[in-house]
Amino acid sequence: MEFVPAVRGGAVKGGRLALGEKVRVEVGAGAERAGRWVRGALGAATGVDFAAPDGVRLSLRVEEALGAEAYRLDVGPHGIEITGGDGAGAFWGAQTLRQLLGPEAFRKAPLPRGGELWTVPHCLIEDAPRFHWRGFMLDVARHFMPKDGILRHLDLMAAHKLNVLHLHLTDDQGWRVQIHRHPRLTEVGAWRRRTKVGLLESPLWDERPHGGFYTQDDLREIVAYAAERHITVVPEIDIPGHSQAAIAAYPDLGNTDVVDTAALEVLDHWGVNPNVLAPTEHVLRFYEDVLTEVLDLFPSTFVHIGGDECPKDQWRASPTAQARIAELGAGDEDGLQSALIRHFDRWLADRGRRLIGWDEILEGGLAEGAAVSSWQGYAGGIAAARAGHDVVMCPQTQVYLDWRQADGPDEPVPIAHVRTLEDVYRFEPVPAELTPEEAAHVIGTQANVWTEVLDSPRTVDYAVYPRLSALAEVAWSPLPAPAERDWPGFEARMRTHYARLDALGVEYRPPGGPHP
Ligand code: TNX
Repeated sequence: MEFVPAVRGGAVKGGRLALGEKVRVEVGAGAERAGRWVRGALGAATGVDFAAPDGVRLSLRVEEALGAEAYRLDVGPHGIEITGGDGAGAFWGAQTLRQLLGPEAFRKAPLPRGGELWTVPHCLIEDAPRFHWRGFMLDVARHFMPKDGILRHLDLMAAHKLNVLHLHLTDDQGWRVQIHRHPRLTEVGAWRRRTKVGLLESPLWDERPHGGFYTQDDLREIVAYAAERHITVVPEIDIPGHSQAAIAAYPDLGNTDVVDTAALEVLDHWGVNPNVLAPTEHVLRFYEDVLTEVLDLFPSTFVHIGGDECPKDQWRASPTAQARIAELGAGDEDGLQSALIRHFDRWLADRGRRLIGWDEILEGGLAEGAAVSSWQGYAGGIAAARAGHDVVMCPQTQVYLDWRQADGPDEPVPIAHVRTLEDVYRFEPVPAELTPEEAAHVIGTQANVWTEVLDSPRTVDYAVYPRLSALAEVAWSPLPAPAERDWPGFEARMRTHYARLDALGVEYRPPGGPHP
């Protein structure tokens, strides 16, 4: 069976079920979204009428005993039965059905078939995910991705049974979410005058302005489109570092007693930036305003507040920040950052949400209930899990998809370190040194896609695929330890999967490199 991600168990039997032109879809309570997806996407791809009153029977239902996100797919002469442990399970079962129909079922309109019917092999598949956080983080701050691009990535995620889209919405180089209370965040903060091409060593500049943002209605649409696919959108508002776009819009958010923040612009180059938020009551109130609107847009339990790469030099030099450290009894600058994170942890908890942040939020003590995205290797995640915090494992050395996939002058993505498809396939999210109890705090994994050097949808596709297909398998399938993983088997299944990606119009990196 050529599934990607691999299914947990089951067998293909002899014989095939022919769908004919009409399929009678029966949708049970809880499976409505799977039903709409079958009628819409599968209907469009195949030309089969999935809203017919007669014809082959396709049943979509929910049976809670199967468990969260699990499903059973039964195809025989009687028809097709997809039973999910919940609505999501039924939806993932429908995604597996599409893989059984063949690569052409991944198109948006049917090709001429000369009268040949769509068929599905008789089979019984029982499947369930390893993790319930199977994520993809997209940095839309460094380079803006228009709304349609996000919707397309949600379709690609659904095809891979990925269920968390983490949107990195704010950074030094751009603010991408409309906030009615503070309109300059997008009026000013969404645009930069020019852009450094490549990383530090590059002498090149793109002198064209760059920018864009999502209106609140755009974000409501994105969230609803994701929810139809059982995908949660986790918004990230990065504080207190990576905030120069906000400071350019509202200079009083910065450390005005040490820098002339009125002179700051939306940043036009990359790296860790000294211009960070001031640790004042004014800034807390401002970001509460921002988060109030963010909570209204994003129903996700988890809200990401960044917390990464915040240089403390301005706080060390700032009398205001030093007075604040004394007032709060925070001890030092790290303690001040912790106090800030704790403030938002409580603020979110009071509203029924949970805070998640990059592993630097561990510095100086982590707020209770907070979860960690472990990006600086495994150490942060291990420490967090041992302290009883939930962890999403996304170490940069393994699953940063902006890192290049091969050496060589033909590789269009100029990030230093090579991480191949096989490296991602052999990534293990649960560190061996954790006890089973600690390991239970690893709630999942995600691939992170930073876009300093990925300046177009095409370059993002090239960086993301096929490596996200491997991450999807790591997150979904019960794989053995990295050294024992069947890499040749995955490569062989990928040959079928490339045909699916072709039909989906994904501009992935071909196995041999960019040129034939
Ligand atoms: C580190 S990961 C960052 C990002 C960069 C990325 C480039 C993280 C929390 N911070 O700001 O874009 O490296 O790979």
